[in-house]
Amino acid sequence: MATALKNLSEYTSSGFGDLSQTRIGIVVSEWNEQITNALFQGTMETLIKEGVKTENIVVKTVPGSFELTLGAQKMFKDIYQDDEYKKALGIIVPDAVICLGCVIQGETRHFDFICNAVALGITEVGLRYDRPVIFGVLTTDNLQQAIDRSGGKHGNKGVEAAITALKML
Ligand code: DLZ
Repeated sequence: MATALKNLSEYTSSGFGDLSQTRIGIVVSEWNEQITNALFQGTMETLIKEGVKTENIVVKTVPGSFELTLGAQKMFKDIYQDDEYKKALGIIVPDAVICLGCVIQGETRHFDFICNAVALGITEVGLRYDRPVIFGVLTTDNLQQAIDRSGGKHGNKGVEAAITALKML
């Protein structure tokens, strides 16, 4: 369904159970920062509202959406280390990673390359580690559409991404 017909923040909160031990990674793109900051805010507020603890949320930034995939993969890099090692070094390996970005259609084909690479890369990382990696990336024709979907009249894709992660877990 086109997002113009849907508010991205509408969801039924719903007994996700005890999320106090749930670990979430968030990778945020710095490109179109005004938008990605708003997505991040929506994601954080939703996770915390649903019971995820702040200390169990790991956040990393990357320069642009193209780099989201590698950022997500890095978050899983210690997945096979033993628990003692992770505890000693304070390493948190997330149960799910949420990727937040905003790609706005320009005059070059960059848009297509970035969107395709991110969609494919996110899918691959999730399958490789068998953990949810969420596509919280706005892909819009213009800035106004991005504003409308990052806390504006169509809600906030960051909220949708948070709920999707919790549902997948
Ligand atoms: C280069 C570029 C362009 C033109 N547009 C966007 C965009 O709309 N959204 C975004 O997140 N990133 C953009 N980038 C940066 C690329 O994602 C990437 O960081 C650079 O191509 C370097 O690899």
